[in-house]
Amino acid sequence: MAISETAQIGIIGGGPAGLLLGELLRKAGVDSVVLERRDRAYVEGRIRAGVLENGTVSMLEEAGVGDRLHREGLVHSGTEIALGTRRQRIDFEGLVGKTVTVYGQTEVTKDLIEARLRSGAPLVWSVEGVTIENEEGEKPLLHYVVDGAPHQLRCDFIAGCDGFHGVSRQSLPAEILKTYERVYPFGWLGILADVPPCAHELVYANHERGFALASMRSETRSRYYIQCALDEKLENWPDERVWDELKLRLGPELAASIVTGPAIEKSIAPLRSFVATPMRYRNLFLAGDAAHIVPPTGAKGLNLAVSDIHYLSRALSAFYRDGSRALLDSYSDTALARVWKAERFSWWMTSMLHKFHDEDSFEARMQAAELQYLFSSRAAQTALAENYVGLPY
Ligand code: RFL
Ligand code: PHB
Repeated sequence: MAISETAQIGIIGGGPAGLLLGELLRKAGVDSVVLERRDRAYVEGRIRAGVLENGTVSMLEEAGVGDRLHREGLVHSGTEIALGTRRQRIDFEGLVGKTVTVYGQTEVTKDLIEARLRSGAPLVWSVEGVTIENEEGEKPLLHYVVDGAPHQLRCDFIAGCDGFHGVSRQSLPAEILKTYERVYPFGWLGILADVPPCAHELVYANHERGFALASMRSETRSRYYIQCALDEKLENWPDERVWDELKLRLGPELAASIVTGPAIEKSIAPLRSFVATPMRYRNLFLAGDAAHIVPPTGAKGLNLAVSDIHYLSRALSAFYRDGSRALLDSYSDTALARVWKAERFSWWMTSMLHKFHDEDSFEARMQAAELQYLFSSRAAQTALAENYVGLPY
């Protein structure tokens, strides 16, 4: 016999989307159970995003996890785009009056987990075999296994926050689900090291050897990426080779300020654009990477997960406050309108900054013209800044 439980909301996935939704609902007096496939150490150890939009910071404040973020996060009022030896600063504050905050997704996740555990609200680790029953006109039912024991959770709504490889999106009938995808012909090799960053702000570099990004997590921890072949093997990239390549691609001036050190993490990630529609089916709502993926060049993945949760948390709170279904009914369209704009920006940044083509092709000339235009036009820089700091909700 399965152990039976109930909750207003069943949340599949304890990444930033699921955990943030849980906190916002708790503050609105709505109860939820979060089911996470991995254990706590694994979830807290994942190295991922680093840049938070203004709106993301506000949402984390609203969830009650803004304190450490404000103490330790680095506020950046611009970024740099480099082409060979030329560097152009994009002045977010001057152009659009906004900033971004550099604070790792790893830290956001730790803060959200701590808040949830402190509140005593249920967060179940190492959950296996989640399946979804989502019949028309019935309350959905989640089946899952913990420590070998079968469980059932009956809820009013399910939030599918289980990332790109989760079960939620796959539970939509094939005739309902429509997906759009672009897979890029390269990946990013990332390195994390306890060395001071080479610049005060992030530097995105287009170089003839391929894209490079100088990022950071703090004044003493750096995060760098280089474009690499999709079939590249990590064992072919000892730390020294990564540092040498970064110095070449970031140019002599930055190379002189790069402090090298042993990698504390090194990984290769493929680049993909992906959107699944609709983001709602009956009583199941998709949010975050479960519904869409962006290539990391625009720093939008985590921020999009948070904007979905902005819409979904308000829709669910309104339903429990006054019985209104209007925001639930418009959730998919509202969320997707913002998703597509972030997809466009991430695709554009990726197209402008990576090496795709033969130097002498039409496409390479278009890319060079795009960069020249960006460097010479305040309007073009404003468009980049407006998107990078985050479009309004
Ligand atoms: P997550 O973080 O993948 O969390 C989903 C959670 O669901 C769990 N899960 C399941 N749980 C129960 N049952 C199942 N069947 C389950 N299947 C999966 C998983 O274990 C996991 O805990 O998705 P979420 O919450 O939507 O958050 C999305 C973000 O994680 C993602 O968009 C960003 O990390 C993307 N991203 C970046 N985003 C930014 O905004 N700025 C950046 O600078 C940035 N850089 C990056 C990135 C992602 C990267 N990688 C490796 C994917 C850099 C990298 C390298
Ligand atoms: C990161 O620091 O991990 C990072 C920053 C900016 C990006 C992507 C990743 O565009």
